[in-house]
Amino acid sequence: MREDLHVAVVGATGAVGIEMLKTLEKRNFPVNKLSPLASARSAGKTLSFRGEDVAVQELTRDSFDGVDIALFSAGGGISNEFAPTAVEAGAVVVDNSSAFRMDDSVPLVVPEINAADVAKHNGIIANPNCSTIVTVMALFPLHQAFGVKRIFASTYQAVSGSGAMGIAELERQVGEIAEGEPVSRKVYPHQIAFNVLPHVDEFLDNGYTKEEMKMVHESRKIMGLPDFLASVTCVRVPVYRAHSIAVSAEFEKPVSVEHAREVINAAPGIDLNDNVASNGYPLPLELAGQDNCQAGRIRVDCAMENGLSFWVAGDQILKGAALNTVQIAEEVANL
Ligand code: 25A
Ligand code: L14
Repeated sequence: MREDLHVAVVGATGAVGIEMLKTLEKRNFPVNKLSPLASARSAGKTLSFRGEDVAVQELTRDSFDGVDIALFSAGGGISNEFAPTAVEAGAVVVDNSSAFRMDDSVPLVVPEINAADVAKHNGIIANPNCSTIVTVMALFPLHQAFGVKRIFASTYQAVSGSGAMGIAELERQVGEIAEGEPVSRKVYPHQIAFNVLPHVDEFLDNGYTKEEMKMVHESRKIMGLPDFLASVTCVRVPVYRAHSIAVSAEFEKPVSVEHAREVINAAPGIDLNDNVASNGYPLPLELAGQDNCQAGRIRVDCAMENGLSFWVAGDQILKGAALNTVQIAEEVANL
């Protein structure tokens, strides 16, 4: 691995950015110099890295001089505006926004699945959508065993998927309700506390949301399966952290629960938690803060041929964003 890298984190003060710093530290990424970047709002704040205070700087066109690797998580608008500047300055960008994911010249990578695609980059590598990452962590090993054709799925997405502002919204509404005050809304179109919203990201002309269609297009690209089909309903739930997905998948080959469990057990980055006799199944509350995803409730689907239904969950800020991004950066450092 290359040593002594100058790493910039764009959106360092956000829900994902803060975990990027922690993950770089925890995995001993060879950071020689760290530049945490955010909006003018946060310039001058300090963040802790390896026990030292590092000052947040305002993101500008000149932020990338001498930067080797730039991790972006400040939204698609910022990525569109600044990722090309970072590449021109000589940095390799690993981008957590949706800005470049479906660009043919940009690899879209989950290292456990398609790490080799990193080598094809032209300056930018995209980190997939978080619900998609958690889903394919279970689906890809099952695909290798049985050959996936299509899935029907519903997501249960935590408020931290909307960043720090989403966490604040749930916290504030719970407080308002406890105090008997009127409920205020800033992030979501309806109250999220004690509710579920069948609405994540914008609606499209086909009636699905952008988030739902990311699962189709991004899964195809990551798994290298252009004919893969997915009909997904994305739902926001009043959970702080970790996304869960209920998946029914149809395969080419005959399936068995025993074989599916063996496959999940052997797959990297995902653990089997499937013991219904003792109420054992993946829970977002237990997965918050964990690197690995979990799959459980594996059963032969009773409504289709060669079908498996299962439940998969994972911390969408870690495996869905910060951890996966740092894993991609590790692949870049090893090129
Ligand atoms: O467009 P996308 O790809 O869909 O992504 C949108 C957002 O979703 C989050 C992340 O928000 C992202 O920006 N996100 C994406 N993937 C995620 C995942 N898998 C995910 N969240 C969870 N799981 P975030 O809040 O985590 O981080 C935002 C970061 O971007 C910085 N930023 C914003 N505008 C910027 C900018 N940096 C540079 N230039 C700009 N113009 C932002 O820094 C943060 O680091 P900041 O300094 O602006 O924000 C610090 C704090 O301020 C609060 N805040 C944010 N927006 C506002 C605000 N306060 C008041 N008004 C606002 N408009 C936040 O609470 C933040 O903590
Ligand atoms: O596409 O709101 O990376 O749970 C990640 C968080 C989309 C929305 C992305 C959420 C975003 C998602």
